[in-house]
Amino acid sequence: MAEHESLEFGKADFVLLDNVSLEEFMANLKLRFEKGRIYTYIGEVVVSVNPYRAMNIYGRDTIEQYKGRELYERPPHLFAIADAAYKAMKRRNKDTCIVISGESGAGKTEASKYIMQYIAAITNPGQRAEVERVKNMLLKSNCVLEAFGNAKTNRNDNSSRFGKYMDINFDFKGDPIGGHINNYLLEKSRVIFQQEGERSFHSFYQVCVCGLIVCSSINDTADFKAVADAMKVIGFTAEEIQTVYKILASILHLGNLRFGVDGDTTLIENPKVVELIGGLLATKEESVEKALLYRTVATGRDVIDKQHTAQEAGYGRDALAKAMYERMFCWIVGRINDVIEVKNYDAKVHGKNTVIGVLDIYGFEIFQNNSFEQFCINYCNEKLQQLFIQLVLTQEQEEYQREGIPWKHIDYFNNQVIVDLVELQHKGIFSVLDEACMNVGKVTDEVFLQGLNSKLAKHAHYTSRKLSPTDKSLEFDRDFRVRHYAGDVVYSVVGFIDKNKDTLFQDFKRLLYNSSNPVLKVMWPEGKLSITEVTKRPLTAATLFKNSMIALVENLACKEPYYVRCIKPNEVKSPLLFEQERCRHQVEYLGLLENVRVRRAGFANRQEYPRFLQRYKMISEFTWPNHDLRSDREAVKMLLQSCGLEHDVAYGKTKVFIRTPRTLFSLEEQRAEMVGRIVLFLQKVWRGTI
Ligand code: AOV
Ligand code: MG
Repeated sequence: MAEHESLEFGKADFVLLDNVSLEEFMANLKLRFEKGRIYTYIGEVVVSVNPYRAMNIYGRDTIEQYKGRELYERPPHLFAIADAAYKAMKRRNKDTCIVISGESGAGKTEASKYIMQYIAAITNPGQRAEVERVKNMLLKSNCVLEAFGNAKTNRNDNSSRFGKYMDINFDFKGDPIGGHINNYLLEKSRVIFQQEGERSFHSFYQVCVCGLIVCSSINDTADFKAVADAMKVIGFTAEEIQTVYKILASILHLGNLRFGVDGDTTLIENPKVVELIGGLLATKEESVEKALLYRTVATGRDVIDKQHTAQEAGYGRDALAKAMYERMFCWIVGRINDVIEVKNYDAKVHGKNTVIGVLDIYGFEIFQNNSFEQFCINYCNEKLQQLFIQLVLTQEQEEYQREGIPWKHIDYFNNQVIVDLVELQHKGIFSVLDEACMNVGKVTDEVFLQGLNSKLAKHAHYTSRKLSPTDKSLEFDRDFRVRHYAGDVVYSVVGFIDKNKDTLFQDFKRLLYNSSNPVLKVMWPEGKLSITEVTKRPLTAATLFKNSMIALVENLACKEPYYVRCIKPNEVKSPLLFEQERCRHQVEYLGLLENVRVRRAGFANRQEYPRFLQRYKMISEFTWPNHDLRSDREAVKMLLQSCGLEHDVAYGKTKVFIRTPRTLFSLEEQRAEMVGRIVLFLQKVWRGTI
């Protein structure tokens, strides 16, 4: 018996459970985790439990075992899903995507890296130099992006603080010829503030390897070298790499700046720091000082320099530090994209190039203090859950109904109501926030909270201290709570307005644009605008994020999706502990049981009758070379009866539904055999031996 069929390790596919109940689901998940079997299927969905230890299942030999195999031929693995997505793309010319979801620390980023390694390993058998180059770039880019976009949080020592969607483009042979990375909202506030026990982005500790804030699981010195090497390989010039270090250093120095007052004058208490920053940014010390202490304002026709208060100056300094980091990050992504973009590919000559997209975002998270960033991150997770519901639970059931297949509806919690709560025009939280930001009078976080309370008082998924004064989880007046699909999160409104407006004084943009360092200068093109040319109302952070999420979901929805659902077994990063309650909670909110139910009652494959016949008509005398039955539907029935497969199918109005992949496999085998025979026959005819 193949290992994956042995009961000692539990059921390799939850669809095979004797009873689909939460108890049995959990017992199987736990048994498999304890036996070191971290992957289990629900049909074509992989459920993964973070092992929190090095597993010997990602090597070359394992890759070989999965290459070109069908899903059910081998034990469940990420490689099998990657292979399925790859095969679908290659055989059917389909764009596919692999969506990896799960809460913070569940193993998404690790999974995305293994998937990319697998795809790199199985492609380019011809060892073409250009393809090897592209593969190398795609793999190396991970290391760089993690250094600048990941950080230690209280949930995960290597937590992604940005969302990442990577397209890999393939030529007609199925070899990678390029790619493109989309990055989503970096949590830049981390540059100036971290909760207790957390760190800023890895890159800062890598440049000051003195290692003041060491983390036992992170080796900053070794990582520094790896990142520098990766940047070189990708093609960053020495000047570019130097500039990156200079920006990091100047951000660190900015953090040391102190402002004071002397009478009416705001001043910098430690001007030596300004000198250092000026040197690093290749700008005049006086210009740095001026940009920190004054802002240019246009009043009617006049343009004047207005002095900041010490508080405003502090705000400006922080905004500058955050913006410099974010710009640099986006610039790095852009440089990587320049290098990996598809070049010299003519679709007219080579055929359409197809895509596999890999999505690895920041997972759902709840911290001690949750702010605007957590709100955006958790909204992003709601959107992805909604996509999963749409594609896996809703559309599937709707199709059965449409096709007239007998079907008992399976109920599930639809989180659309929470997505609406956040993003609906005029009524959603983002709209209320944007409105509060546009107030001409007082623009404060409290005004925003009042807006929420008056618009959303009756919403089942929203409450606040004002609306539920006796609720103990709402400790402060500034708190509001959202009942997310994955749990309740209390957010503090403090900082929402500022973070949403995301103002950076034009003076800073001009300062950086005027730098004599050309690498820094290109990061700040809008610095060339004078104060009178600047658009007054740029889109807010919330609106930009919402638009990018809607575009992301649209992009994913037009591809054939493959899912990896990651589960975090415990809060203490232990390889041994399977915390029953935590896991049960995740299984529930991920909708995994409903997924099993739909899948079990459902069908693995469906094809329209004419298409089905076109592919398999040679395996039955009733349909080869053509049938004379009343309809294609009748013909498909005869075909399936004649090869004894009718017990595993259902006939819809326009499509035939095949329950298990084995049946499809059997059809494919019979087809291959018949095609072989036909070819042989034709060869004989050709040679005149018949
Ligand atoms: P995440 O991406 O889902 O969280 P990661 O992929 O960073 O989580 O995983 C967290 C940690 O768990 C890793 O640093 C590893 O130590 C361990 N881990 C995860 N998967 C594996 C595996 N397959 N084998 C061994 N160890 C693993 V976040 O980015 O915070 O949402 O935002
Ligand atoms: Mg991650």
